[in-house]
Amino acid sequence: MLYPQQNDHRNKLDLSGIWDFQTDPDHTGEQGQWFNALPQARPIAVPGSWNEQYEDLFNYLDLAWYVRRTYVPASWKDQRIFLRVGSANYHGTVYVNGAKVGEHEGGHLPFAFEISELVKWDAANVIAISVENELKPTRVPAGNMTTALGGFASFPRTTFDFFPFAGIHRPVVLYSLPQTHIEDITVVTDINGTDGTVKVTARLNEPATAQGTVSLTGGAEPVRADLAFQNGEATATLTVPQAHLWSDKDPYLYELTVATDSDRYTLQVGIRTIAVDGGQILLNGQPVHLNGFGRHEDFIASGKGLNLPLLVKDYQLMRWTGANSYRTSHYPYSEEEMQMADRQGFLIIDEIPAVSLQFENDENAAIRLRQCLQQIDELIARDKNHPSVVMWCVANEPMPSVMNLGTVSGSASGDPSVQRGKQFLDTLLAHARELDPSRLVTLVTVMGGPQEWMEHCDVICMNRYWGWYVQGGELDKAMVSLEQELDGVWEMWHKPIIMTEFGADTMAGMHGHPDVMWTEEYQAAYIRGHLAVAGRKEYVAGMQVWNFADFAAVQSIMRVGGLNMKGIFTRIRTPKMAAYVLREFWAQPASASAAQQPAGAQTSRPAPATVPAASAGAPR
Ligand code: GCB
Repeated sequence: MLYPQQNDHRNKLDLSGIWDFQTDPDHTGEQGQWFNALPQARPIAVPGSWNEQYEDLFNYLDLAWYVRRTYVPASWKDQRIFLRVGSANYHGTVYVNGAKVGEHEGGHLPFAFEISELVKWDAANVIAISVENELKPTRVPAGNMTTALGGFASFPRTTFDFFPFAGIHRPVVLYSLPQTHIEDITVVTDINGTDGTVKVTARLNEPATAQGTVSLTGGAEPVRADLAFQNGEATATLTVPQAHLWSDKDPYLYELTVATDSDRYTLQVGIRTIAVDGGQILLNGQPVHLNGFGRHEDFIASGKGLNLPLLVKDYQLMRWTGANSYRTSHYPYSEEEMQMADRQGFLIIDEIPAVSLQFENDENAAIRLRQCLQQIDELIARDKNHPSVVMWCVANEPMPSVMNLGTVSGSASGDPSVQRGKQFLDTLLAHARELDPSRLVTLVTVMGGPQEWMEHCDVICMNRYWGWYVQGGELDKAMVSLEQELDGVWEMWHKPIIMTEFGADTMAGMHGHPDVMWTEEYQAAYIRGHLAVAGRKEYVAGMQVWNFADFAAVQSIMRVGGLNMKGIFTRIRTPKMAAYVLREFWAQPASASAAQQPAGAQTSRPAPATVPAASAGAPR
């Protein structure tokens, strides 16, 4: 699915701004024709979650309506008009001038409907979008059900550890396209000696026979090929001599334009390959480590709404730590995030919203499977051309009905959910691989979960909490357990391992000597210990700290003030002591990095972090 763009053939009108808003707890809005106007509207920002914009809406997850009016430019008259919603969590229904034009299930992914026939040219058009975010057991992700980890009460009752923010989270855009237009482009790059190859497949919206061109600029000479569309589809492979490759250290982007008589579309292209070899991940044939974070789209007031200044700041802070990667835990992030990753050289593990999948019975599993397959389709359609995306992740911490938390991974014998989960997850991995054989596929495993679920992953992604949920306060022992488990998993699979989560809740400003749990010193020692162990393991291809920043979670006895405080930065982005440990390992590798030291040089007891004076390069 192409991102809307403005050029000489295409138009777009961003409807971000203040919309009218009203909750509809009795579900009478449709009958009352609220799609024309809201009886008791109050203003709300789009994009943005509704939960933090008004105090009384904090825990409201039911149906609500958004309405706004807009003229459509007269110059669009001969074109086809579409309305696109970047993300509506969880279920969105779109109405234009009183007519229902379509609905979409699942947050975090865009959807668009053609509205050409409904547009009024001589009056304002009424756009209405109803959004509903109830927590239901058969949704992905699920809520209002018991899980094997459901031993403590939480409110709202999610199966996952982040606040279920609701609303229109990304821009609503009107756009127009020529009658015959380029509907899709797929770019796959390869390297052949010093040449780069760029294979381009373009598809029109109708099965036409047409002529077009594809050109690539940014190299010494532009490279160009003809596109002969048959049945609406054309393919060409461009060869780029002395290609300037895209990488995390040098994110070089070319500009690729597909043009026909009636249309044109331009996108940024990075020439790179991604593969695995034994315990290594290879970017352009060279070993690369994915150092960075699990993150969340989360901030005060905007909730999960696109927040562009925050986006820019977060990239700056990640770079400051020396990170070169992150995972879009636990759902696809905005398209603007992915564009920024291309530009700034971040290696992305791109994840669908399948967090805490359950396999309690065949019936519910089948409903969830349908949704997960749709999410994979939509995610790959959206993100397939980003050089930054190196891996598709089809699930975070799928769970059997019986967990072995506190032991190394394994499955409880006789639990039918293990086999059911295996089939389910194998299906997702195979589906992603089939849609995009040019990237790696993975899923992220939970501590104590079944080993066999990792079988078809290219990379083993492990979330582990030795020294926090297990052996908390006993870092010496925890580091031994971690090392033993890592070695065991390597022996079993002989595939690269990324620790996609490890972290310790830390109350910013709390200090202790000794370094007890929740202090900044404990988090710093915990992170140092993990990075030191990983530095001794050649098969560890990445370390992603949980979490980049403190984030809104559900209320429970586990989450102080409703926050998960495992952030390296606070929710307002001030660094905790552990941020300086990351810099020491990632941004200044010539210094005390354990990765530079011979095996065994680091004791298992991590040294306390030293915090440089605030003026010494602290982010502001
Ligand atoms: C996990 C989950 C993540 C949680 C984290 C925690 O394993 O994947 O969503 O936030 O643990 O902090 O408990």
